[in-house]
Amino acid sequence: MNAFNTEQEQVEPRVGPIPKGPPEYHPYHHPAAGWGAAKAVTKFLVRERELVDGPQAIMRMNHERTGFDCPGCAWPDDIKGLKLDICENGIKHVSWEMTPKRVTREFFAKHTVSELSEWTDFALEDEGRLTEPMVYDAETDHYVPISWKGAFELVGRHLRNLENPNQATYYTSGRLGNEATFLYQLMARELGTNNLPDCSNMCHEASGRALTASLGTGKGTVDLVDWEATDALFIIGVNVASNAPRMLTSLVEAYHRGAQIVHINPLVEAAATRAIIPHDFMDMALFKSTPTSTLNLQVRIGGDLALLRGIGKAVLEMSKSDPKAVDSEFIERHTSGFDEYKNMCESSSWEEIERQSGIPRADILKAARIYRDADRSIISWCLGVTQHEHGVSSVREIVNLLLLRGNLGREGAGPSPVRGHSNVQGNRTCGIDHRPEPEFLDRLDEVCKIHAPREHGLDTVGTLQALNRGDVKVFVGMGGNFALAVPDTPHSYAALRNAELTVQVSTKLNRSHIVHGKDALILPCLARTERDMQKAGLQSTSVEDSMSMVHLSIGMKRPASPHLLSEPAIIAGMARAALPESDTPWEWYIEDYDRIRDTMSRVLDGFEDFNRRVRLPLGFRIKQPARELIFLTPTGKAEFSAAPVPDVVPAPGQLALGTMRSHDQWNTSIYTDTDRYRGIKNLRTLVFMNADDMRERGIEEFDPVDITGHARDGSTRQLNGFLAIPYNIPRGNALGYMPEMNVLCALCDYSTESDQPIMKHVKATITRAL
Ligand SMILES: Nc1nc2c(c(=O)[nH]1)N[C@H]1C(S)=C(S)[C@@H](COP(=O)(O)OP(=O)(O)OC[C@H]3O[C@@H](n4cnc5c(=O)[nH]c(N)nc54)[C@H](O)[C@@H]3O)O[C@H]1N2
Ligand SMILES: Nc1nc2c(c(=O)[nH]1)N[C@H]1C(S)=C(S)[C@@H](COP(=O)(O)OP(=O)(O)OC[C@H]3O[C@@H](n4cnc5c(=O)[nH]c(N)nc54)[C@H](O)[C@@H]3O)O[C@H]1N2
Ligand SMILES: [Mo]
Repeated sequence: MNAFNTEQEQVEPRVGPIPKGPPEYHPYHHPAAGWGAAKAVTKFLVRERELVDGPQAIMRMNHERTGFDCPGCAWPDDIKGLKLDICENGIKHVSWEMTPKRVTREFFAKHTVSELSEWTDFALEDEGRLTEPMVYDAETDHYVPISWKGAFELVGRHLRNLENPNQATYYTSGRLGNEATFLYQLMARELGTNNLPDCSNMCHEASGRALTASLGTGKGTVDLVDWEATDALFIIGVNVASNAPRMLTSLVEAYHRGAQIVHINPLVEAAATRAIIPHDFMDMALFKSTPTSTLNLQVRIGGDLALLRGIGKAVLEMSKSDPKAVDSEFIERHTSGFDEYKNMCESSSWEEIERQSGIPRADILKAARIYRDADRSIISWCLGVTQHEHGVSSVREIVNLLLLRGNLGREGAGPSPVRGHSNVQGNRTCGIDHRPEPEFLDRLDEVCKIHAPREHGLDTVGTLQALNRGDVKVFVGMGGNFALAVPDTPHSYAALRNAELTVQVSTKLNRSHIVHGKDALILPCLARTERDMQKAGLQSTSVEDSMSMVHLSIGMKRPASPHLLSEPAIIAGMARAALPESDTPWEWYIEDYDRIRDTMSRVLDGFEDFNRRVRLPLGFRIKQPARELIFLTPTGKAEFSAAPVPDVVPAPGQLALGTMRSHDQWNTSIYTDTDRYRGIKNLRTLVFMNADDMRERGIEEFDPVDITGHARDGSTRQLNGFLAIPYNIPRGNALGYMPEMNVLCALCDYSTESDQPIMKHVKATITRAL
């Protein structure tokens, strides 16, 4: 049961906790948030022994000026200065980080790394916070203590000994604050490489590429003021109640205002029915929930482009008798490529659109009517749209639809991607980009007196390939859990083990410490909730949310250990060791982060007067040219695109299998094996299937099944013994949890449009286990 079978090695999927009881499945019929959430929080705080500090810290979360930014999702803070802008999952993320449990040198002395490799990922993280720098000792197979100085020297020695700087790669996970981000990319570029892979390469790379091509800016253009003013919201491919719970507040408010809400998702997720505002305890007490949907379209996996094309086609057809259906004046003045798009809509037949989207024409017309009747529309999306072969084309199709009715550059209208990690957007803004713009590099060179390389660097997939080939010898992970987050688990393990040195800057023990290079360092850092004292006093860092708001985050808790360093300090330590002659004042920057911000204000667009503006209540919003209808595209106009409708219908006998999160996890951090809104308890190794697809294969509820993934290059990947759950999902589709299912995602299956791993569409066969 539950064996990973690949040619490389046998790995058991040891991710979630050992189940406390038999698996349970009872479909959920309650609103999102509410008492279930309150109960779950209390249980979690008790388990993490955080009932004393927890509530006090939570009161300061997302507080303007005095608080720290929630280390959970990137949803913006309430603009009315809400005193309690929190949600169930935000509270879990904070308490996860504030746990009193500690991983000490005695722990490492007690357990060899081989022994730890048998532990579940849940158990590794559950040991608590890392407390001091450790280095791998191959002779004893233990991690042993090392001084910070010794650790930096080891990194410096490896980096200085490389034949060329492109033999090192510098990964970022999206929690890193802006100041550390800036220093990190500066270090990489001063060393001579643009090898800056990040979690965004697996997340919204497609959105960035699409928005840049269509609008000349890589980000969404709307903010919460727009969300409060819009007439129609289209929510595509995001599990709001679990992954962006504070959006529930906006959905409830929108519904009360009479706005239309259309959900496009193969699943009817909890937020697509009714919700209680996450922080509204009065509503909770009265069980007062609000509907949060006017229309649910259960699109086929990968069928979003077809569906959006259908809406566009319908609106264009309406415009023949209803000229106001399209905004011709806007199209004329501000866009280019309309005729090609229009021709494409005409030549995409209804038959093809229905077949590829899996949605009957009548329902597509309903969505089109809602879109036509709304004066202002926002389209919001997340991984259900991006993690596909044609993710870029699909996001561009979203923009096509917006342009058709001039839903851009005015209040209440525009594209609104839901970003993942709390500062993933800020990371890109502040220079984490393997394909940097030449203008940015020119300014960086001029201000920081370096010679940044111009050739593009490696992204996540490129890094894995290069590690496999032996072309990259040093891997530095600034946060995250690279080994477990990336596709093709056994391959990624082999890739990391191929490295001469792996360095993981982390808060908690995870798989990426256990799967390591020949030399390996664990460098423990301060977390966002903790006090960061430097020479000039208490320091703050800044973050940017999904809606381009930049604000300060100040930790106030006593650090988990006196031996922790801040992320900026760790970067500076590594940089000085690798670049002893560097003119960059690394140590001086760390004394006072205002100095880093001063330099950033001279390099980065939109960061003028950074130190003053970031201290304003709620911070400041980075200017969005596209919002002002200024398009930094080659034509100077917003560009329509005209991609053909892709074929996403599974081959006979196959299913399109997506990977996603349960309610109780943060990417690779697993809190419990419960997925409350989907009615699952004590189970993660499952696959949600359509009941007819199960029947056809002779599979019954809780039957163990074997899943084979069929990669583009003809190779296969295998997961055995997962339990089948009959679920309301379109025929031909199946879904299960990441990171368990990363085994099935082949490294060669990345999008040719975005280089993003195709994590939402594995071509799979599923059979009843013998
Ligand atoms: N609690 C919690 N919050 C999180 C995270 C977490 O792990 N836990 N992770 C954070 C990160 S890094 C990110 S990027 C975001 C991710 O947020 P989501 O994008 O919500 O992440 P997933 O769980 O992968 O869910 C994908 C959703 O897309 C749907 N879907 C799957 N395939 C398709 C498709 O082809 N079309 C459409 N329209 N929908 C599809 C699924 O049914 C599911 O509802 O959340 C962030 N917030
Ligand atoms: N199959 C499949 N795979 C996926 C996805 C999917 O939908 N399907 N989603 C992808 C997406 S969207 C993303 S964003 C990636 C996530 O990939 P990552 O960002 O690499 O992974 P996380 O699980 O978020 O990282 C968790 C670890 O971060 C460390 N950490 C937490 N807080 C801090 C901090 O403040 N500082 C530092 N230095 N470390 C910290 C802890 O040690 C913890 O173990 O996974 C991707 N992988
Ligand atoms: Mo993400």
